[in-house]
Amino acid sequence: MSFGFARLAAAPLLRLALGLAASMAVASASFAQGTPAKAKPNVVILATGGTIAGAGATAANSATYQAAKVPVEKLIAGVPELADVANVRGEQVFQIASESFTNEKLVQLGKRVSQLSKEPGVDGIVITHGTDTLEETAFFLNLVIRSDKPVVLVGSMRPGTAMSADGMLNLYNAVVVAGSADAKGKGVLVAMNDTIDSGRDVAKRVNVKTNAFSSQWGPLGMVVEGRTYWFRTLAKRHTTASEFDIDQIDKLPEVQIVYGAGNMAPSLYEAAAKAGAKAIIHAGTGNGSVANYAVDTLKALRAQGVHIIRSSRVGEGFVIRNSEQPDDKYDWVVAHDLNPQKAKILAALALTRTNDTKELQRIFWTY
Ligand code: DAS
Repeated sequence: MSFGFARLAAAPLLRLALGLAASMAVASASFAQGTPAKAKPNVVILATGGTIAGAGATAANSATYQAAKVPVEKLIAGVPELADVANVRGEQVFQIASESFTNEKLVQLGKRVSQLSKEPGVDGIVITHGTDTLEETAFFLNLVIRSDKPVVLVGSMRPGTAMSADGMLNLYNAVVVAGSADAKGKGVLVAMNDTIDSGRDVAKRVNVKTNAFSSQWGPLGMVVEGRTYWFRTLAKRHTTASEFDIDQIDKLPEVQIVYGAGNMAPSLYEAAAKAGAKAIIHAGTGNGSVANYAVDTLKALRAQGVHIIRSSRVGEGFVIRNSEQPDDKYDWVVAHDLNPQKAKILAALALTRTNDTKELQRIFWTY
């Protein structure tokens, strides 16, 4: 089975023509400028699996395939143009579909990123990742990596074996961003579909299109033909300004999510607590609303020491404190604009530092 990344190479005349044109362009440009090309940045690619490492049976299989099959060396070999923009080396950290990530894997990946970020010879880090939980990993790293070096997560919506596979260009763009000095200090980034989003704001909002990822507050920038273009910066604290540090964290407290809808079963919240949750994210309807027949259950769990954090199942907007629910009275926390899965990440980290409700709420306003 030929991997899609090599599909383009199967058109040798086309690539030869493109190669000749490119080398003539570079020669003329450097001749015209008379200055040596600047040293290429050193970028490490940490591979964890996902569709970007996926393989399907035929080129028509854009949605039916096996994730986490192609090793990092093949990913890199499938995009020879990476060598034009950076000195790249790869490490295979995991080879899994990202729905199978665990807290332990998050911590392990975070510690490796932190280690690499401290190496003087590393200018930027790319993490290839499944798209399902990519936003969770990106937010987690945005909170715990105490470095201003670019850390860029990237995935793909189609396997490399498919027609119009998006992984090659996504990977190229991610390496460009990770090697860009102007990407420093912007927090952990996600490069998908030519767009650069903040790891804090971005979410997977479509599960079958290449424009799957977006941020309700908009992207930070774009990357087009090897250049980055920036339009905003993140308003919230991150990376070097964060109070969280992966080098001080070995284990994350358990936090679980209960999804809100009509006709809820309050026993689901009790089951989450029984499973060891130290906080429960209520993915409520609307403004994080709680069914009147579930309030007593949540109050009882709070009295047992379990924190209740109101998020919303609605994709955009933010939960307002003390609106329909008396959060002060019940000693609950609101997740601000964070979706339930991101609130879960922040709650777990916050609980490594405090169990105080007011402190938890400050953390949710801050990050
Ligand atoms: N199962 C998905 C994952 O690994 C595949 C993907 O979209 O990357 O997240």
